[in-house]
Amino acid sequence: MLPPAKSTTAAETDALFHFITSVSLILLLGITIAIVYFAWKYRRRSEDDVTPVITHNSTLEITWSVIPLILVMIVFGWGLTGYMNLTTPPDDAYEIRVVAKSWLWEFHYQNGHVSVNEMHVPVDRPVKLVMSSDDVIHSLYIPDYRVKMDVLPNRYTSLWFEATEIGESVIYCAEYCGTAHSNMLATAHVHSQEDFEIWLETAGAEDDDMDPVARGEQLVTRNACDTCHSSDGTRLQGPTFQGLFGSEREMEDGEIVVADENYIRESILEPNARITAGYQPVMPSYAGTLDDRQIDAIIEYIKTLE
Ligand code: HEC
Ligand SMILES: [Cu+2]
Repeated sequence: MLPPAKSTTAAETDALFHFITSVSLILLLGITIAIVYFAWKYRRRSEDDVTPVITHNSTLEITWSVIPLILVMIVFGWGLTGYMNLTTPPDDAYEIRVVAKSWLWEFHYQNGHVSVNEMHVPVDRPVKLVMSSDDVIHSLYIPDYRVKMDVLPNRYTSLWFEATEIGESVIYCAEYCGTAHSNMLATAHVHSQEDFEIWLETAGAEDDDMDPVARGEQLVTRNACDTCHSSDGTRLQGPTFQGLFGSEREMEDGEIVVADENYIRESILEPNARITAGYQPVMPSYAGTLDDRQIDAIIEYIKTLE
C-alpha cells in the first residue's frame, strides 16, 4: 500500500509504521472481541440478577498498565532513534539550496546552477537540502524517500536523504499555499555519481548553443512560467503571453504601459513593481534565478507568440 521505498532510511520508517499499525489492529480486534463476549456472558438473565460489587483486581490492573507502557516505550525508543537519524545529516552530504516560491521549487547547486521544479541528485550519496521560502509556508514532501519538512520564510530548515535507486520520484508541496498549490510539483532525478557530475557540468551550458527562441521556450517550461502563463490566449493565474509583446497593458493603478523588452524584463525581475490590472500580485521574482542571457531568450520567445 505504501509507495516504493527508495531511500536508505525509508525501510526503517516503514518498519515502525507497520509495527504501530499491527499492534493497533491486534488491540482493536482483542478489545472488540472482549466487549462482545462480555456483553453476552454477563447479560441480565432474570429480574433479580444483581451485579456483585468488585472493588479491584490488582493482577488485571497491573497487566493492562504494564503491557501498554512497554508498547509505548518501544514506539518511543524506536521513533526517537529514527528521528535522530533523520535530523542528523552525514558530514559528507552533498548540499543543495532549495527555495520555495508560490508555486514552484528552485534547486541551487554548489556550482551556481539553478534548476526549477527538477532536483538532480547522485545515487548512493547522502544529500542535504537547506530550504527556505520566499513567501508563505510550503512543505517539501518526497513520499518515495519518506521525508517531509516545512519550508518557512525568514528561516532555514533542512532534511537529508540518500537515494538508493537511479530513476525518478515525485516531490510535492504538502502545505496548502494558495490557488496553484496542487501544481507545486517537482521531480527528483537520481543519476549515477558519474552522470550527476556530467549533468552538473553541462546543465547550464548546454542551452547556450540553442537559438534564442527555442531556448526561451525551454526556459519558460523549465522555470514553470507555464503554470501561470499560457502561450495560446488562455487565461491562467497570469495573463497569456500570446499577443503580449508590443501591446498596451493597463496596470492596476490605471497606468498604460507598452509591453516592450524593458517591461518584460521588469516583470520577470520585479513582478510587483507594476501589477497588471485584473490580476493578483502572486508572481515570484526570478532575480537571482535567471541571468540576462536567459531573460533575453524568454523575450525573444514571447515576441514570436503573436
Ligand atoms: C505563480 C504564477 C506565476 C509564475 C510562475 C510566473 N508568473 Fe508572470 N505573472 C503572474 C501574474 C499573476 C501576473 C500579473 C500580475 C503582475 O503583474 O504581477 C504576471 C505578469 C507577468 C508579465 C506581465 C504580463 C502582462 O500582461 O502585463 C510577464 C511578462 C510575466 N509575468 C512573465 C513571466 C515569466 C517569463 C515567468 C517565468 C520565468 C513568469 N512570469 C512566471 C504569475 C506568474
Ligand atoms: Cu507550496
